[in-house]
Amino acid sequence: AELERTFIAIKPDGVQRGLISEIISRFERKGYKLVGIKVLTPSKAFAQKHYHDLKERPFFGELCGFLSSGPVIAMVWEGQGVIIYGRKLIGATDPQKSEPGTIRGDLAVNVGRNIIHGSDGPETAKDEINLWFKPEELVNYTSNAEKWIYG
Ligand code: YYY
Ligand code: MG
Repeated sequence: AELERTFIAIKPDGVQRGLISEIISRFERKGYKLVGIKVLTPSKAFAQKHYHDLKERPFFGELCGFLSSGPVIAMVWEGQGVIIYGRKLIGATDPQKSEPGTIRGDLAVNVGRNIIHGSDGPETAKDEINLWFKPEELVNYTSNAEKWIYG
């Protein structure tokens, strides 16, 4: 139904800790639809592009070094309200402040190792999807569950 899409990435800490299926299942069980996924280790330059908005922040170097330190699961999820609600599923940036029940609240403790990235708005979602995926790497399909999810 709804074509809204967001970019979600499981960072190297989430991959190394064996949390891939746990994180994917939270988006999947909610009713969102996976339309693109790949595993890759981004270069430092690519990480700097992804986080370009934060280049003046003191943690920028460490953040980009960390994102490029190992395999990342890059995904595009689709569904009604998925950009904002995806951020709710993820929880606050600092896991010390994330509510229990959120991905970071349940599964992380430190802001520099908060296991997942999600786009923070429609513009960044579009930019990040375009940065990480070619159009032909994304699928369009109707899930049989959609009529039960959307009515
Ligand atoms: O979108 P989100 O990941 O929740 O937070 P951002 O403010 O965009 O920061 C990106 C990334 O930077 C965050 O997930 C962890 C890291 N970071 C940090 O290491 N220390 C901070 N004080 C703030 C952010
Ligand atoms: Mg952000």
